[in-house]
Amino acid sequence: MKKALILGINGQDGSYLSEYLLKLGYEVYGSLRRHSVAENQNSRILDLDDVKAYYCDINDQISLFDLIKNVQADEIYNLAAMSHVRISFDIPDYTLQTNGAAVLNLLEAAKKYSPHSKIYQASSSEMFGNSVDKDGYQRLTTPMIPASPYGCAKVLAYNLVKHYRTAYKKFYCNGILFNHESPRRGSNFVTSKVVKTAVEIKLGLKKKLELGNLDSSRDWGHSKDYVKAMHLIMQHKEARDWTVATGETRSVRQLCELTFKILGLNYEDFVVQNNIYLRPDEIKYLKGDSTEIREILKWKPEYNFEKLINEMVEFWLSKLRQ
Ligand code: G4F
Repeated sequence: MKKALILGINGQDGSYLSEYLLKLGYEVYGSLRRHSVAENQNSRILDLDDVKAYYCDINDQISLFDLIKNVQADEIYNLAAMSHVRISFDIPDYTLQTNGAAVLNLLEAAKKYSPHSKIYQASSSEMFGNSVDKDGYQRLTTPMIPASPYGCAKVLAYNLVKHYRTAYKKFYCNGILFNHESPRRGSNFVTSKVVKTAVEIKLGLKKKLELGNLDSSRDWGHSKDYVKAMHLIMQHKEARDWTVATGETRSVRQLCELTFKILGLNYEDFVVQNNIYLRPDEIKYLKGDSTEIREILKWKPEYNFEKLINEMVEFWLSKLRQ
């Protein structure tokens, strides 16, 4: 039985990845960060009795080194991060530490105490900033010019992983994932915020939806598809980096249009801009080229944008109707 260790197991991706690996017959271990609301600590993995979860913070060398040493995982997935880009402008130091420097702790811990472990690092399309290739896509060779503390930290971690792979001949990989969403997405990310609030408006619980930039565009996929890509990346014969994306892009405005339309409403009647949601710097456009992972690893997403948003609308309707 293969052992997987998922750092950040209670996140959206950590929970879907746990389910997927358990189904494949893995023994799944995970790290949980202490949360002041005890119920929120493991809320996304409550149904997964077989997961072995331990308190550990990637910033805390003692707990991290112990966990790496004790589990002796075949595959380590580092999904632990401060994942909100706008909030990274408010807490840049913490973000740099958690999303960047702490990855060094992980690489050192694995090198010293679990040398056979493969490592997957959750890298992000946020690392590209506003770089776009001439054909309108971002890919591995696109220059990384991050536009947020979050993006800067992820570039540091990305380079550390590459460096350890080369210097110490390790199976350490980066998956550069474009935005990926689901009903489990935190409600302060734009897809969840739009869908949840539109449903609240439909049910008469709210009157308007306040957003920041409506004109930025993102390449939005489904988390369930993206965790399968993470696993495939770890099974390939050689360690390398990959981009994972749908290859389609839509603006926040188009997201609003579709969501309200599904609910029989016109977004223009309810959406207003509030400058507090604008960012000091902003990525205008993301569209990923995932040709390599599709052709070499045969990865194929099951969800398109419409199916994703419909699933999220169904989820919030059934949750808020109760
Ligand atoms: O949903 P978002 O907050 O996601 P963002 O910033 O693109 O980051 C996500 O994707 C990254 C991959 O590229 C991940 F690395 C990261 O961890 C995270 O998962 O915002 C999407 C867009 C932005 O352009 C933002 O300015 O929506 C715009 N937006 C407009 N109004 C808003 C809002 N975003 C949020 N969160 N809240 C708003 O009210």
